[in-house]
This record gives sequence, C-alpha cells and structure tokens, in this order.
Amino acid sequence: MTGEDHNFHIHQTKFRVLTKGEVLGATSGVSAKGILQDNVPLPAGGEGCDGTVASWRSKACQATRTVVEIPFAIAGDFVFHCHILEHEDGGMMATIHVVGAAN
Ligand SMILES: [Cu+2]
Repeated sequence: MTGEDHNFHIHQTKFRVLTKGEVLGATSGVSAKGILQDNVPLPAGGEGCDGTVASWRSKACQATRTVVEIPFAIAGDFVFHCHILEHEDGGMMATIHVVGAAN
C-alpha cells in the first residue's frame, strides 16, 4: 500500500486476473475466462495515502485487492517484481517457488 501505483509482473508464465465472483468461489480451478497477461497495474492507496505507516494507521489508505490465477505448468522458481524500474531496483522483486504435485 503506497501513494503511487505499482505494476505486478511475472517472468516465465502468465496469469489471469480473477473477477470478484471468481474470488468468492463462483469457479474453481483454472478459469476459462479472462486473458492471459504477464503484468497488471496495482492502484495506489488513494489521495490521502502517502506511503507512510502513519497514513496507513490513520486509515487514509484505501486498499484494493487484485487476485490472480497463475496456471503453473512446470515446477521451478518464477521471478516476479514491480515493473517500475525504480521500485524493482529498490527491492520489489522476489521469487515464487513452485513444486510438483504430491503423489
Ligand atoms: Cu512499484
């Protein structure tokens, strides 16, 4: 939650952004709806949100939620990061470790 937008980006795979209905359980498994994409904008916390803990605690930040469904086809490490270079260089980068299904 910050005072500026971010842009979630993942390497080596793509994802779908789920609708509220899908998040609430209207569908299960990999959705047949929605386009596959490799990045999605994540909106800032609103006008009163300056990215500080104080603004968060004062409830000035308005959280929005973006839920994605990533149909990983293989196991491995998948890098994700903010697609704004300054944010990425500032540390907004990590990996998702995907393991195979248990038998
Ligand atoms: Cu960012």
